[in-house]
This record gives sequence, structure tokens and C-alpha cells, in this order.
Amino acid sequence: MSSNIGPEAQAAYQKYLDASTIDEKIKRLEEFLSLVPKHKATENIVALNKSRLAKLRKQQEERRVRSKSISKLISPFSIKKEGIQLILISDYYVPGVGKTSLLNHLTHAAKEKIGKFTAIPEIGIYEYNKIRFQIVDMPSLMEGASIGVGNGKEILSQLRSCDLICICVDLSRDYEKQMDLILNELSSASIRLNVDPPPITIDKTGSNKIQVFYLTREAKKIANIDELTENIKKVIFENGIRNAVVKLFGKVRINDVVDALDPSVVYKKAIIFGTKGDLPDTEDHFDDLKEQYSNEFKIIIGTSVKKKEFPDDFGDLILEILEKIKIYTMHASEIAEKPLIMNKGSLVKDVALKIHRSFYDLFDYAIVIRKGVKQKKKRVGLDYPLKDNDIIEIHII
Ligand SMILES: Nc1nc2c(ncn2[C@@H]2O[C@H](COP(=O)(O)OP(=O)(O)O)[C@@H](O)[C@H]2O)c(=O)[nH]1
Ligand SMILES: [Mg+2]
Repeated sequence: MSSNIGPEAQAAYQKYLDASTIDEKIKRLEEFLSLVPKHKATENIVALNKSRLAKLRKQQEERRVRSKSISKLISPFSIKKEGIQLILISDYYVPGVGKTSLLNHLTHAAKEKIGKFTAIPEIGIYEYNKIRFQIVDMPSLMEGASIGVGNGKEILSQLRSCDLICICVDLSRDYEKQMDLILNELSSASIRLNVDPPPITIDKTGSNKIQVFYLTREAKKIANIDELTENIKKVIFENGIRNAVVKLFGKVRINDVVDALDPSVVYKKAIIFGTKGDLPDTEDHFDDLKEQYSNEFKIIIGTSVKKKEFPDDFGDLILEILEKIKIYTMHASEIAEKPLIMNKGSLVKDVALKIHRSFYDLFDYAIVIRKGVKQKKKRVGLDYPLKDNDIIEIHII
């Protein structure tokens, strides 16, 4: 190294050469650069080491990003979704509600975890008529989960992205207490159950006012429209929005407007499992549970893992509540064993696109076989609506 740079800088440079980690190299190089006198004779050395420093900083950043994504990958709470995902959830209690027992009953997974406290999710695959459902047994929710108690934030964030929340309630304990805790925590975490998003849109505009329009007959029928309009304006104004067009397409309450303004609100389907149906008094408790919650929950299932009591058609119940249908593809007269799972109301074109874009682009016609009283075979086009269990063969040009 040139003697133009002075002994202090030389010493710093030596330390840089000796450094073994990226962080330390960066630190030493910064030190060196601050000590080098800046003039013509050192110009090149400075430039070279500046670009070295930039490269090191880039490496450091890449490592940071990589280690962050690795830690995300191995976070036990972040579960890779496979197909339709169901999450079992309950309140925290000893002995447990029976989630892991249900998981094991359905998927044969995690037998060794039954009766034990499990701090991280257990996962299994429930196979039903060649359809695979991913079942996740979540750690229990504690009071205050929504503000972070007992890994509550991590648990609730998984619930936000699943397809079906299965609330598990121990029928041998006070079911109302369990339901209250769970429903409270879910609600606080902005998770709404078994309701559609409110029929309302709020668009910010350039005009200098908030306008509210009631656009359907149902919306126009809302009682006290003037009062609701005033309240809607107030709520929107309080959210810092000064100019907006608000459209109501159905019955809306002021809480719906609050939800519509909150991007963190999610709408989820949920069912209830009553567990331990073999224990004393659980039959009565189950009847009461059903009566109390049947308005909100279309599916409430009584179970006993001990007695192996569980609905045989559970897979179909899942599809029903999620409003999915099974479509079987056919090729050269051979019907696929594994159905495609489609949304109710899907058309032939949706199936074509799901199989492969080219089936849509090159579509000629489709043959649909519908089993019923009389088996019907039909030649149809892209806009033909499909029904559960339809068999379809797509012909391309
Ligand atoms: N009697 C009875 N006990 C059950 C049933 N299901 C689970 N248990 C028991 O309840 C306890 C907790 O079960 P576990 O599946 O670990 O609950 P978790 O903590 O919710 O995962 C265990 O001792 C199970 O054997 C059931 O259907 N009937
Ligand atoms: Mg468990």
C-alpha cells in the first residue's frame, strides 16, 4: 500500500484484511476510508475501496434478506397451504378439548401428541373420495390472543388465510364460555364468521363531499335512511376521508361501514365441532349448543373420537359450506378419479382455464355428462354452467 495514505489508515487497512466477517470488513473499511487523506494521489485507492464497500454492503443486505426469509420459512406458525385448508381451534384448557384427537382420527397424524400440550401446529391430510384436505391442529387460543397472548397473533394470522375455521368445543365443559372466548378473540382480530362482506363500496373521489347512494330496492328499504346517511358520513369523515362516493347495494348497518373501511377485516366460513360426545350430559349440552348457535353456524357436528363417532360424509359437508363443486374430467372415455374442485356456479370456461390456458384458447366444444334420473350427455360451449359431479371432456381444435 502506498505511503501516501498515512500510518493510521494503513493500520486500519490491515485490520480490514484480517477481518473474517462481512460486518467486520465493512466496519474496518469504513474506518479506513475515513482516515485516508483525500487527494489526487489517493483518488484511485479511495474509489476502489468505496466500490469494495458497496459490494460488501450489498452482500450484507442479501444475507439479511435470505436469513429473514429462511426464518419465515421455518417459523412453525407459517404453514404452507395445500389444497383446501381447515384449521382446528379451541380455547386453552387442561385437559384439552380434543383437537389433536380429531386430527388423528381424520388423518392418522400426531398420535403421540394427544393429551399433550402442543405449542406449535400439527398438520395432517384428510383424504375423502380422492380429495385431499389439509387439516391444521392449532395451539389453543388464550384470552387476549388478539393482542398477542400465547402466540395469539401468529395463530390468528393463520386463521385469516385458511378456508374453513373449525371451532372445537368440549361438550363436557361450559360451551358458552368457550364459544365466547373464541368468538371474542376472532372478532377482535377482525375475522368475521359466516357472513358475506357487506354490500357496500366506498370510493375516494375528487369532489369535495361525501355522497351516499342507495342503489337497490333492498338498500332503499332501510329504515331511517337519513340518519344512516349522516352516520355513514361521520364515520367516513373520522377515517380521514373527505371526498367519497359510497354505494349501498343491500341492507347495511353502520358497523358494516366501519368494516368496509378497515382493510384488515376478513370474511371466513366456520363450523363447530362438539367434542367428547361420549361423556355424561354431553348430549344435552350438544342440543343446547346447536340451538344457541344454529343461526350463525350452518354446520354444528357432535363427535366422539373415543366412540369413533364422526360424520362419514365430512368431505361433502366441507365442500357444501365452502360452496364448491366436484368436476370430473374425462379423456378418451376414461374418467379421472380425482375431481377438480371448482366454485359453485363455475362454467365450462372456468374448468378449461383451470386445466390449462390452452384448453381455453383452443377450445372447440365440450361434452358434459350429468348423472341423474336419466343420464344426460350434452355437447356444450364455454358458457355452460356446471353442476356438482358433472363429467366433462373438452375438445380442442
Ligand atoms: N372421553 C373422551 N375423551 C377425549 C375425546 N377426545 C379427546 N379426548 C381426551 O381429551 C384429552 C385432550 O385431547 P387432545 O386431543 O390432546 O386435545 P387438544 O389439547 O385439544 O389437542 C386427551 O386425554 C384425550 O384422550 C373423546 O372423544 N372422548
Ligand atoms: Mg393438541
